[in-house]
Amino acid sequence: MLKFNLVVVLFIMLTNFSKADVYTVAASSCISGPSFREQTGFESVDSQGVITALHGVAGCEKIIAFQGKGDIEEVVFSIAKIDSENDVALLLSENFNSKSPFDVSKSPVVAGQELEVIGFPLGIDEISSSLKARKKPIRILSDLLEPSTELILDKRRSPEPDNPVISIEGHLLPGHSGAPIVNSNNEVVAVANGGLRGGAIEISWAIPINNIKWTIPSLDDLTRLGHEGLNDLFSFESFTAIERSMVKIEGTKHFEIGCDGTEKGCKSRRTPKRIIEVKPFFISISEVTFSEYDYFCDVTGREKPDDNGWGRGDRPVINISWNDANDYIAWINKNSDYTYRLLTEVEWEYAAGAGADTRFFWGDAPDANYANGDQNYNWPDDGYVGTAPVKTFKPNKFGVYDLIGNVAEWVGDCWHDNYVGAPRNSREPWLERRPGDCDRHVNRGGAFIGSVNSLKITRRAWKQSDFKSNRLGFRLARSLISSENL
Ligand SMILES: [Ca+2]
Ligand SMILES: [Ca+2]
Repeated sequence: MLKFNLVVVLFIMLTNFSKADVYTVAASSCISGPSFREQTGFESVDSQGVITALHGVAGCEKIIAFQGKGDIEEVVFSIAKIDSENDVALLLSENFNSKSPFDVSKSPVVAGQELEVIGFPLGIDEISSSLKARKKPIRILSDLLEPSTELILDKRRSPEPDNPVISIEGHLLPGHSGAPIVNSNNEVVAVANGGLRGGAIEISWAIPINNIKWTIPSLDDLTRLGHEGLNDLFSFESFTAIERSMVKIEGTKHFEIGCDGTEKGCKSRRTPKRIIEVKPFFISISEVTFSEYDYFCDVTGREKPDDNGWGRGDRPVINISWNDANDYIAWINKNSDYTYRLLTEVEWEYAAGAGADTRFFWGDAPDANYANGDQNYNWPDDGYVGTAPVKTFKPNKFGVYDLIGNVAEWVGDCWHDNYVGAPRNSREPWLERRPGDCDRHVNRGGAFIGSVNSLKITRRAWKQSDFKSNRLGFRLARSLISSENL
């Protein structure tokens, strides 16, 4: 058992900050979640110390806070007060010299009010971004959320579900936890607390500063809160949203892939035919969206891919290479309890057919209800010249959308000219072995610009691993973990 230490250390880097003072709060040796986390803190006129989000600091042995770049002044702090219902903490020290605290607003937040969050999104120096109060600015937290997301709140420290919060339009990012949310007079109205992003869900909330009621915690309180806290700040919810969009594919003992040269229409790149066992796996029901990928870019400071003028949000991300797709997956895996990957070629083809042995999962004839293809290549007019928002078209029997068309999808396998020597394990992407070419990778399913032929379940295609185009995206897979009957 890790020895819990109430005394935390706060280093302050002194700078000339133009507004009131905000601090990056970096907590280490935490009992639960990552051993190191970063968030934001600030001082208000009457706080005499640094206010921050409790969920990031309870259960951590040491807290370092700093301000911009400059000389470090070390101050020893302790978590002096908490409001566990509102998920906030106050760090105090007799050696802390108040410099430039924020004024606290006396007026309630109103609908549509322009707000600003001043804080440190994880790994990014930029500290200020614009927000707006939603139409109903004060909401009970659980009213903001879908029933399924309430489960998430049970697993982490957040305000109590029936606590009032300020409902915000705009993104609170990892690292914004504990940041001041200010009005146009630069007065604090709230403390940034949480957000849910991923798929269609995008909600941010903050604690009204005038609602906070401080109490002095016992050591037991802090230890308990430390154990209940989970993962890093509120990036956690995004990764949970990803997991909620996965569906289990049961697999089969007998999956026929490829063809014999004597069969009509059999291309050499699909030979020879083989029978393979497809082991169970999880697949994301939709292509990875701009909303999901942009979040990765926001947090990591990566340049966002172009959307071709078609729009972002729930459209599939495009203009990303096979290498980019794998960077995205590596980042998720660093932050999630699960391990995601690209599908293998076998898994992709099995999922795309969903048991059908026809050209498409619904039959042999092109059908605009099921896929976004190209009307200039004898695909019926489906209403979309470019990409369509994911899940616009009907899913297959496995409940998976857009495997055929919309964007073609990178899979994990290197390119091989045919199936000679392909692995027997459906979960194993086919890499260098046999005359394979890992400068090129397989993509499947065809795109909005696809001919009828390129949209077939069995069609194999390749591109260079660093190739980017407006017709190529990806989706996620993950293998089962032991509790899921591996
Ligand atoms: Ca189309
Ligand atoms: Ca697709």
